[in-house]
Amino acid sequence: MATDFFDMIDRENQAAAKSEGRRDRAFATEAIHAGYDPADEQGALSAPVHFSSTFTTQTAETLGARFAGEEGGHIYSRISNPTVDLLERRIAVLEGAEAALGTGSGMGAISAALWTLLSPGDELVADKTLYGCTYALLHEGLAKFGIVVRHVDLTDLDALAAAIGPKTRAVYFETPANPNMRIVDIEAVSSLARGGGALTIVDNTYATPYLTRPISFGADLVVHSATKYLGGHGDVVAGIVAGSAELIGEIRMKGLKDMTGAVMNPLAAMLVMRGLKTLPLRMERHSHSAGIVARWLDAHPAVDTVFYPGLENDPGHAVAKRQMADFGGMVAFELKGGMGAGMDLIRRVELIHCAVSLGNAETLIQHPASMTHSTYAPEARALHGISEGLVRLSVGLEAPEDILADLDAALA
Ligand code: 3LM
Repeated sequence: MATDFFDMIDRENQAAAKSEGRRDRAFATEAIHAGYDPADEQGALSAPVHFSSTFTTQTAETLGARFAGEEGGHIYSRISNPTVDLLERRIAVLEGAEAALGTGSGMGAISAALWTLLSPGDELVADKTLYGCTYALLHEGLAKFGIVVRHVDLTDLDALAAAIGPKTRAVYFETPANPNMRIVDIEAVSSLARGGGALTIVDNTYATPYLTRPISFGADLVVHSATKYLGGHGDVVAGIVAGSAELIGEIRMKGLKDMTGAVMNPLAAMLVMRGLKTLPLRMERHSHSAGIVARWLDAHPAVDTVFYPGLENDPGHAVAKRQMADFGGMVAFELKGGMGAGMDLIRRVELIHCAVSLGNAETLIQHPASMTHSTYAPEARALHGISEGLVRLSVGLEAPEDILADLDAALA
């Protein structure tokens, strides 16, 4: 089946968005409307969900032409689906990308992208701190097949310049990073990567395109766990890759269709689109409340260190101010009593729930070393800047005074 065909669909989407002048509309408007005209679906205000695994044509010639890449149209939902396609076009507009691809999870997005782009002997330069399962994919997945993974502190641009060599195919990072909120300068890193002939891939899960648009700073690909803020309600597992039509076409036809099969379900696409409609409102509220919580924790006598880029003394503050519209809803901290005190806090909170995942209406608390980052060996966690006592808060949409009251009682 020709990759060209899907490049063509993605280019058509891009051309349509441009000709409609939609890139000029505000983000909040695009998050609700981009890519959809109710007139195309019998006036249905809410886009219908196309539950169909396969798509029929009048003649064998037509379907054959779709396989040959000579004609547009859906074939089979592991390749494309009208509901997922609408979400993909909407996200592409929000990320300022030519095209996007929906996947069954964030790990599906990262896997599909990396398995497509990397071959044995290639090198991947990754930041020091990564989400636990991404770290495991690199070390237990890619490395097993002869891809060399080098971790570099990407806040140290000299170290990055030294690490990029002729075999470096891509530079990969999260900003803010999960779980310790490290901020990486997207523009500086992308520019060094491009100079060395490498692609830049940014996991934008924590920031979302409402706060940061990595492509506008020179990144080539953006990946997301749409399970988090994009979905926003803790009811769906989904992922996204966004980038050039060429790269997305390749990832669709290799990484998604043949290598992982990590396809997005149309119902998941619908739930993510419902979440996107309120993304700007939610991110403003998450950021506002997280700022209040971070400052309160910073002043609390039981707290040793707070990691939040909105704090003026945070090492990532200046870069975050430049590349983020606000500082987001995630806060990490260490208590003076170390890991024991952190575990006590998690046991004592009542309004706040102990759970992994993030970006929901409910405030969540968890312990990275034993949960989201338990895929690292303890020595590796220390090397990668993830302390055993670190506690992570996903600040929700409740009234901030109730979140503070719960933390206050639990820390007392
Ligand atoms: C978590 N994170 O609690 P899914 N990239 C980032 C992420 O934070 C995540 C993914 C990718 C968490 C999930 S831990 C068992 C629960 C920055 C997920 C992967 O495949 O949609 O879960 O995304 O930190």
